[in-house]
Amino acid sequence: MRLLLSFCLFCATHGGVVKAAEVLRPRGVPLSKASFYDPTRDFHCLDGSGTIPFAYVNDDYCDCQDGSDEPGTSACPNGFFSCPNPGHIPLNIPSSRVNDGICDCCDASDEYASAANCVDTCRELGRAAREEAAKQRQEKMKGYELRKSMIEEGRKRKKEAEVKIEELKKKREEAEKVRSEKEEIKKIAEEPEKEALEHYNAIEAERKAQREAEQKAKDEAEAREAFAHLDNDGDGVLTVTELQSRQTFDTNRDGEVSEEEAKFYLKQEESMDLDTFISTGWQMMRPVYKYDRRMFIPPTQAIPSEGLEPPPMQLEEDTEVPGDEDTELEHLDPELDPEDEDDEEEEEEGAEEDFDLNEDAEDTQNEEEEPKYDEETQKLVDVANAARAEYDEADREVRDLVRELRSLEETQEKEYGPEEEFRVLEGNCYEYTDREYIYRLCPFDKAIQKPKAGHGETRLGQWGEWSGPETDRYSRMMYNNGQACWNGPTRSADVRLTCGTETKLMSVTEPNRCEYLFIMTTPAVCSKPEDASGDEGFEHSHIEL
Ligand code: MAN
Repeated sequence: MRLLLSFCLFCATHGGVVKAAEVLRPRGVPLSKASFYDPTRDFHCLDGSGTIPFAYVNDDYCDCQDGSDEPGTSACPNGFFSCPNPGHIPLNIPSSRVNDGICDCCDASDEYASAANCVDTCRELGRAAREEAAKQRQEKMKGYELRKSMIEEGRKRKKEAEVKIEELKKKREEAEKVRSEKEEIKKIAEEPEKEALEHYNAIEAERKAQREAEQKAKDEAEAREAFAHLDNDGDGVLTVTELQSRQTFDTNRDGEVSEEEAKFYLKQEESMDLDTFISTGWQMMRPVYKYDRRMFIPPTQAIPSEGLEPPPMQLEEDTEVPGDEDTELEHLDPELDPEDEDDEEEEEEGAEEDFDLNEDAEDTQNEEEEPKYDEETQKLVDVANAARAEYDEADREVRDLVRELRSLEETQEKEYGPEEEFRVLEGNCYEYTDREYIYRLCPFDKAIQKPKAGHGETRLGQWGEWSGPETDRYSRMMYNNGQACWNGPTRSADVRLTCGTETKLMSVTEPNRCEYLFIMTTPAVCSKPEDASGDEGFEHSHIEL
């Protein structure tokens, strides 16, 4: 049943004075809806759910489904009460809070019929809020001014880069010209060099063939001489018995040359003729034969055996000797190898003459010391080398310029914001440290994570693109394709930009595994602050009668 209460519809709860600009309206109605509450007409529920006599507004009985007939009482569960809050900002609260004993409005208007004893604090709160708003506005203004200088600097750098690109292109052209010239000079120098080298190589090949032939002849003569020496009976064939007569072939050093030992050198045959000896046999016998010959010391010059160690002996590759491996070389000790007295004279000569195990090594050394080319050829090679060096230098110059140009052009292709305001951030890096990691963001380059303790860093992403919503594209940057997450996707970093007087990382979190969220302030996104009204609270004040 409707209770016709003596609530005044328009109550002057604050004792204000009616002014022309102030609008009379029922309690709890916001200024914006004042026109719907005309005391001279029936009230239409704002949701169209019904029409009631105006006297039913704020009669503490809920008539409209949206609660719009009871803005000043708690009768409707879904209504709203608007605190006028003169001196501060009006506030809408659920109408259920009206007269509930708790002060919600700073002007105490929600507790007009309760024992809460609320005090109007709107003026102080309003002042503090306005001061805070003014401070923020100032910060924003400062950010906006900084943004302007970032724009200016960004544009300047863009221009400079354009100029530099043009310069580099010119330099590259010149360097390419120089390189072509150097290439031509190189070709000209290489022509006679090539001819000379071909000539030189042909002569050298001839010389080599000659040297080889001489060496072969020398080897053969050596073989013949050894053969004659070993062929005791001079019948032109080496036999087992003949080899057995030479301690040289006593491989296991048991004091005699066994048949097996002798046959080893005869390639398991009974005998060996001169031709076979020259082609293969000598090769096998040569190391032991030469070693023994070299170490032979005529009895007159013999020195005490102590301290006379056999020199290290090199067996030619693939030369195997029969018998116990461990004693293989022991027989080479000259003391244990008494020679035939008959042979002594010959061997003495041999020792003095040409049996030098190091002769091959010395030959090679001599060869290396010889000037490589004849003077004429060397001159041509030197000229060509100098031309090649100059060409290489010119080529390096071109490649360096190309590289520099490419990197500058890549930079120019990046999007640094609608007014180049973000360009100045390129080349800088910003860090944020949490409990575990140091995060580093290098705008337009990469995002990185480093453990505070320990080494190594994890790439969270490479510069990708601007990813803000269509209306605010430059409020968000994406860095993609970071290091793969274990059992997951590649890492990525989402950088949200908000206005601040400093470019600074404010926080980094990992809301999903391997997806990082960076919050960064920068003046680059500070827009011009709106004109301050300063006294919104007063503007919207109203007087309730
Ligand atoms: C590292 C860090 C973490 C990440 C895990 C995923 O520990 O990069 O941020 O969550 O790897 O395995």
